[in-house]
Amino acid sequence: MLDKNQLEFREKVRAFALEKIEPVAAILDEEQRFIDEHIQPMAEMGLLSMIIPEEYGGKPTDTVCYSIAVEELSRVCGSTGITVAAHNSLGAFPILKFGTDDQKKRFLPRAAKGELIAFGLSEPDAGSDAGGTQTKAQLKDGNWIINGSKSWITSATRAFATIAVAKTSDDPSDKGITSFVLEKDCEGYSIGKKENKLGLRGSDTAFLHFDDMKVGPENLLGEIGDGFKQMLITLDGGRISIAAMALGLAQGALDCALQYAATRVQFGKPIGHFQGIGHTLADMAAEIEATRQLIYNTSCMKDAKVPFSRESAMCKLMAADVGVRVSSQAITILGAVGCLTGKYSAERIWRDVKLCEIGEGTSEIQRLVIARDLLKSVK
Ligand code: COS
Repeated sequence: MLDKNQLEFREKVRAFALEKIEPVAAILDEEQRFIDEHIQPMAEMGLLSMIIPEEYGGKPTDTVCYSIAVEELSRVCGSTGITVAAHNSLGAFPILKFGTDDQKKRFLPRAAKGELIAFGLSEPDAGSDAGGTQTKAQLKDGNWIINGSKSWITSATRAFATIAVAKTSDDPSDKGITSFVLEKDCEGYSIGKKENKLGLRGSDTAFLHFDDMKVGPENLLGEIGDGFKQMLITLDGGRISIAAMALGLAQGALDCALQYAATRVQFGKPIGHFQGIGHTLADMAAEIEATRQLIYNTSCMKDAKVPFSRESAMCKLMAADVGVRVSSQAITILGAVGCLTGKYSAERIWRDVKLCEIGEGTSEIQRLVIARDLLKSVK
């Protein structure tokens, strides 16, 4: 059950999402337009610094509130939800967790003010096998020379810096991987073509290329060789936020289907009062609520600093699965009008939520993480 602060926080984010984001959500999708105009207001509300301590200009919240924020934003606009989730969980978090004091002072206040940070793990040939990174960083005269490309980068063209991993040795194991904070204004850093996507079309996704990019030791994040584990630790938290995003999208699909089922009259009564539709709505609501409880509980586990890798993988697996199923059911309830682009949100949500089965680890990878952890516990 949510406490008073969490309930108030939810009201605040919900009101903002309904007033500012919902009216433009369909336009962002149709025009593939990024929500530039709402970045500053979200930064002022603290939505871009939910994991950043006050000393660096942040407005930290507990992880339940963070999940609520991503859920409420995604309920009206998945593109906004993923932008906020990636910035907090994947951009700011690794600096806070693994960075030096100097790096925290350099980067976190900017992130809190609304300058976005991206995360570069995936490459064309290193997707699920994240340890297969081919980007290289070579030490030369005290500086690192970085060469390689990163794919599917959220907020790629907007971010002022990217947390990226590169191979720093010929060690074929993941021990040869190291993390860096790479800044956009550094020579050799370039942004590829913006992707034209099925869903989340308002989010800013592109390749990044590093071509003989020279960075000093002050841009190395943590210890040499720790990069892969740092990324897996980062993804543990990130997966809760992608689950929260899928949850919000699923709730948005239910909102849409419920409103329609309560008002669309056929055979003399609203279609929601026919048992076939009513039972579907009930299943949708029950699955959403079960997912919400799993996500909030895992958020509490993270704050309690107990291991939560298995549970965060479960959150993401469940939420993506529920999101895809529920959004499809919503379109079925709407019938032909549900298939029109831009008329009802269920269609956009159905396209947006598909990514939740893929990004930050596919559903198959979540099952692998869960299964390995289950088997580890057998004596
Ligand atoms: N936290 C901390 N350490 C972890 C960890 C976690 N959650 N999971 C694994 N590790 C450690 C392991 O203990 C192991 O350490 P040792 O070498 O010291 O024993 C090391 O990290 C390597 O782990 P593992 O052997 O499990 O690595 P694998 O290459 O077999 O697979 C998976 C790891 C598949 C789980 C990982 O590559 C993964 O999550 N892939 C998906 C990547 C992804 O989500 N990409 C999308 C990015 S878009 S933002």
